Order: sequence, then structure tokens, then C-alpha cells
Amino acid sequence: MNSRISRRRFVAGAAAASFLAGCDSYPVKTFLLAMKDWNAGCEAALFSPARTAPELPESATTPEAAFPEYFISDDAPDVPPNWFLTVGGLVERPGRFTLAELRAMTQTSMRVRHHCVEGWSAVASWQGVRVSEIARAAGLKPGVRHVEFRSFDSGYWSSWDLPSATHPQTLLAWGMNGHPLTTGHGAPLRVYSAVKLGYKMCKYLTEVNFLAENTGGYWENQGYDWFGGV
Ligand SMILES: Nc1nc2c(c(=O)[nH]1)N[C@H]1C(S)=C(S)[C@@H](COP(=O)(O)O)O[C@H]1N2
Ligand SMILES: [Mo]
Repeated sequence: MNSRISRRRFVAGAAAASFLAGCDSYPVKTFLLAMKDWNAGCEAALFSPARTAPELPESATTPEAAFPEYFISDDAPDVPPNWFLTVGGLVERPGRFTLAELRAMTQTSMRVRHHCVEGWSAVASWQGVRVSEIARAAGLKPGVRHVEFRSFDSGYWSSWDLPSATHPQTLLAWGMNGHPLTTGHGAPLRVYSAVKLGYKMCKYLTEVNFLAENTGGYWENQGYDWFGGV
């Protein structure tokens, strides 16, 4: 049985996490909010696109039934008919990609550890196309600083700094452990990255937008660290 965790439990967990972090007292909260901005700057300064996360052996793989599935919708959202990915924003060649087109591009596979802010971690391999390949295909215009990922999961989204999004271990993944994604894990396409916490990796993708501005995110706008580095 898959350990599906409902939105209610997830939100309860998030509230407990912020309580444990001491966010309930006003002076502490103000201090932490100030620290968060300071942290985001520091984390970005420490981030090196040359630094890669360790890739793990097959023996480290978590049994799939024990790899949690998170989605904010009440049920895992079904793939819309005639699904395609829209790529837009400040690009020379805005366009659409079908899954077949994405699978015809250069493919990458990596087995890494997933880190959820709620305290669990798990290991799987992920198959897909690097976001840097998509950026190359689309042709970035000057001024792109952020990449926004949008989904068909009740409006879930996340925006990233460009260096993390174009890191060699950041993929638009269609596969998990060598098979197509299940609906629970984000079918037909999700972000998977070795350099970010779970909530940054938008599942059920519909759009990738290369932007000047930071457009926040579903959890980020509720207080989770925007950079969300591992
Ligand atoms: N669209 C969408 N993407 C999402 C989420 C979500 O609720 N909806 N949850 C995030 C969180 S908090 C985590 S930990 C991972 C979980 O990925 P998994 O379900 O494959 O374990 O997806 C992330 N991406
Ligand atoms: Mo998460």
C-alpha cells in the first residue's frame, strides 16, 4: 500500500513544524523572517552549479510502496486529455512539447535521495530531460533570472533561481525507477532535482516559464524558504 498523505495531514504537519521552529512568538517570528531573507541570499551565494549531489547505487532504492506521495488535491490528479507542456516567458522560441517530443531529447537518469521538509527522505531513480536542455531549445532572452513551474494540481506552483533550475541534476522527469511516473508521483511530467527540497519539485507540470521576476510558490508563499536548497 502506498503511504498517501492527505492535504489535511500535510498542513497539520507543516503547522507543527513551524510551531517547533518557534515561529509562534512575535519577536521570534520577525527575527526568523529577517533571517529567512538573509538565508536566501547566503544559500544562493553558497550554491555552486558545479557542485553535484551524490548519486546512489541501485541497492539504496526505497521500495516504491514506501515512497510517500504528496499532492494538494484531494485525489491524485488525472492527466488531462491531450496534455502538453507549455514553455514561455522571456524566450526566443516559446512553444509546446508533447511527452514524445521530450522523450526524443537528450535523456538523463539519476538516483538520488529525496528530502521532504516534513522530515522524511527516500531514494528513487528519475528519468527525463534537463531543464537546461529546455532552456537551450527555447533560447533565453537577456534578463531571465527565475524559472516558474506550474501544474494542474489545484494550482500548485513553484519558482526557482535560474542557476538551480539549469543545474545538471535538475530534470523534467517522466520516469521513476525506469517506468513512467504514476499519478501519485506526478504523471505525466514533474520537476526532479538533487539540489532542492521536495516542495520545490512541482509535479503534474503544465508550464515552464523563464522570467525576470520571482513569482513565489504554493508553500513558499505560506512561509517555507523560497530557495529551499538541500
Ligand atoms: N503539483 C504538486 N507538486 C508537488 C507537491 C504537490 O502537492 N503538488 N508536493 C511537493 C512536496 S511537499 C513533495 S515532498 C514532493 C513529493 O513528491 P512525491 O509525491 O513523488 O513523493 O512533491 C512536491 N511537488
Ligand atoms: Mo514535501
